[in-house]
Amino acid sequence: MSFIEVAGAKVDTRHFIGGQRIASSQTYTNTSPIDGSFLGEISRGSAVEANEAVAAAKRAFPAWSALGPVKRGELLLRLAELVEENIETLAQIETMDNGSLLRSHRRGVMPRVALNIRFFAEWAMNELKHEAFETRGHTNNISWDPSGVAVLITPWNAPLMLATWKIGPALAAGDTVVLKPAEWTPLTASFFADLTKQAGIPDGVFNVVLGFGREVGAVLTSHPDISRISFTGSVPTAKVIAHAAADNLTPCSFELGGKSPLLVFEDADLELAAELAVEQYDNAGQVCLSGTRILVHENIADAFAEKFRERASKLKQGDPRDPETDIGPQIHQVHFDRIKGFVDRAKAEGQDIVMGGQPNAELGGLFFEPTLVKNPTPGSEIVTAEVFGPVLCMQTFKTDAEALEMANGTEFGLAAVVVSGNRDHAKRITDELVAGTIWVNCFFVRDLRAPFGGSKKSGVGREGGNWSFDFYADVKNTVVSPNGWKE
Ligand code: TXE
Repeated sequence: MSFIEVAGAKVDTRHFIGGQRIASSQTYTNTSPIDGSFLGEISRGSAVEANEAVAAAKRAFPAWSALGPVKRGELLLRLAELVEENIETLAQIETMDNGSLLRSHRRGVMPRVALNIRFFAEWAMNELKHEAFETRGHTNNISWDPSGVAVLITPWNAPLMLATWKIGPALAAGDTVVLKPAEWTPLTASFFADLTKQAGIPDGVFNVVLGFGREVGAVLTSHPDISRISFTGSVPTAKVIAHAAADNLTPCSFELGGKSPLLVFEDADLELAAELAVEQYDNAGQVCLSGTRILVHENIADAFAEKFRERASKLKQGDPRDPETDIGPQIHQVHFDRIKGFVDRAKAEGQDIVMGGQPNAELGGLFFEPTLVKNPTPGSEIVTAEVFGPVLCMQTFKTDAEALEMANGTEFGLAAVVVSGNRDHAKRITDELVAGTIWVNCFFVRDLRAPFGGSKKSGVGREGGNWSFDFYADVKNTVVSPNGWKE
């Protein structure tokens, strides 16, 4: 069968290449993390489809790039409207496929998907001006030219949101796209492909190849005919992709993992601090930006812990389609076992697990209890490795210097959350933190104009606003002399 019905919608299970649906001879099984139910057999791409998709994108590039930002923008704005018209359907499909909360998809995530397309289309039309400035009478003309075929490789934790955060600027910049969504969550990308067709985006401009990283992703990222690779995922995969890209010197943008600190200072509003700390369990802890290391000043540690416990005890775990649910299942059995492995090893080491620490026995399946590890041994695995599940650590500090040393003391630098009641104090701390994004007395406020990415092992480069175009486009400076003109 070439499509499956999810939440009343038809989702094609084949690749989308050159505007056509193409099946593979091999398939793999996709199940829902909510209850393990069978969703469908998905085309399992190989080098054949990966190469076809790059060829289709390459063929489509000259006409798409020549359209210019305004004509491209009109088509992309129509695409954004179609996403808006399909928010309920996309929300339902995503929840079935990756198990995250339906209410979040309806209210926040899918509207954001539409905004990802609209924002970058409008930016290309209105903000990305061809700048010019003088050097001793010579004019420097700066332009952002389309670069070619962009390969986008995306993860499973926020499938369509993270894909469109790349698709929007790549298409607006005039590149054509080959998307490889994560194998565990292929469905919204496939449905989205139909919307691009409905929007009138020409065949070959947007392509989706389904399948596994090692089979499809590896061929795409080492392909000589591509111009850009944008990847969100794990550090080990980023290293493999960097090697694959090296032969062709293909520019890469990497958004990787984190083990971000959430710092609670003595002058903090403890209610706010507890609220922000509990938010770190969002999406069942499968958020790269999560502040999974709570660092609290020792003088307020007990009072904070009490408030945290009080709030965390109210979290409701269950079916992500239920509007009352706060924490759904983990994405997949493999990932569930990985999280459990981290926690079991922490237990074996004698770490103090003061909350959760095990699968939810009542719900069964892929539900893991929200977990808190108190005062883990410095340098131990649970406080240095990215668990990517509902597992937080809490440690105390005495001085700002100690807090900063702990906060900056990992190989990651994706994000940080600072909770303080004093602006000068907060400023002194944020000046010293190494992170791509820092939130002060808030969490997850993300403006598409802002740069986004990670320091240290959390990433390479920044996307967002102009940074996205600096990456996806070929930035060119044409210097024109005042001399030599015959007219
Ligand atoms: O990620 P992978 P996984 C972290 C998190 C998580 C861990 C493992 O710690 O527990 O990564 O997740 C594709 N060439 N994050 O294994 O493997 C793959 O098909 C090209 C953080 O699922 O990095 C998928 O589409 N592509 C992260 C994508 O890479 C390849 C979100 C991500 O998969 C490939 C997800 C290859 N050789 C996981 N191998 C975040 N920053 O939000 C795999 N892929």
